[in-house]
Amino acid sequence: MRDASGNFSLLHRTCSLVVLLCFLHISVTFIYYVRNSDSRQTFVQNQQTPQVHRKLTEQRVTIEETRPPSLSNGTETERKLETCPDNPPQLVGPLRVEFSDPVTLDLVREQNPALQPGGRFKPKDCIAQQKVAMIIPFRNRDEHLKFWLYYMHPILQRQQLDYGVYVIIQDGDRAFNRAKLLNIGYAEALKEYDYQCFVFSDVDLIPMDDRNIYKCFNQPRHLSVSMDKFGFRLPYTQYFGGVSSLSKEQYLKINGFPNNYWGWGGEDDDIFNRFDRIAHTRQTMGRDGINSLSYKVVKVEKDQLFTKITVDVGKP
Ligand code: BGN
Repeated sequence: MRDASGNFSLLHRTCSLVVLLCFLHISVTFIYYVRNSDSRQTFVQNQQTPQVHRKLTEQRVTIEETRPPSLSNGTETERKLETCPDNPPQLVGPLRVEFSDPVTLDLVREQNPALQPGGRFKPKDCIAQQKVAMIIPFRNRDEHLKFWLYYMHPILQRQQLDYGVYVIIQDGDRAFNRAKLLNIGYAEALKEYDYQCFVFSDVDLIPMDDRNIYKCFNQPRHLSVSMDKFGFRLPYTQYFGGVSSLSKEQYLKINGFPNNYWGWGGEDDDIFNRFDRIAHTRQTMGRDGINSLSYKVVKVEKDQLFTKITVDVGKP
């Protein structure tokens, strides 16, 4: 009898322990599920249309830690408004960025009624902290451009920037000259408006988080430090390609960008080295840059979504 009751109490304790463990397991799973479903909701909420998009071609994305701004501006008529806050209230954080379903320019136009011709925008409830020109070097990448406009316009508006989008198209089929197109974008944008800040962006890069604000800081900033194509890390420490922002002063201080990198690669490394005292570029940057820029404007076209400037950059 004693053995039987001893066995029973052991069984009882074992069962209680199993029940307790099950309960613990269910609780942990439940808490984990609730947390996860919260973050899923954030993504859904950030989708810009009900359409589901998935990756089709190469997907390059950017993320960056953010930092409060400091530049300010304003005209007489704007004076009654307050300067926009450091942390724009409409930012939503992580974004779902996908490229599978095609996007049309008409759809993007429809979704961005507040844009002025040339892809220009100013927040209406506050004075933007900075006037920013978005410069995109371009040739034959219409699909990428549609996605860029589709994702970037809503983001830039939520970031409360006073901005314009400049797509600088290299005419002809000679070797592409990315850095020269960036210089041209700088020069052409300034002919239109008193921009204080320049964001130089490849057409195929979209930030995955709108807290990565496309504006200028007290140092030149590399905005695409974490791309999916590079496994969300820098391919090398000095990497400065993709998307970067420079204030007008910073840009002039380094004499803009080199004009003589034809074809793929190297120009971004040259730009990086302009910040570096021991760099080889220091020997050439004084005579090769915005001060030696020469080109011909072939055509300027204004779309609601962007200013398209076709240029003859010459030959290698
Ligand atoms: C580097 C390129 C960069 C490019 C990165 C990432 C050169 C210079 C060689 C002397 N640099 O190799 O321009 O952004 O790869 O793809 O080609």
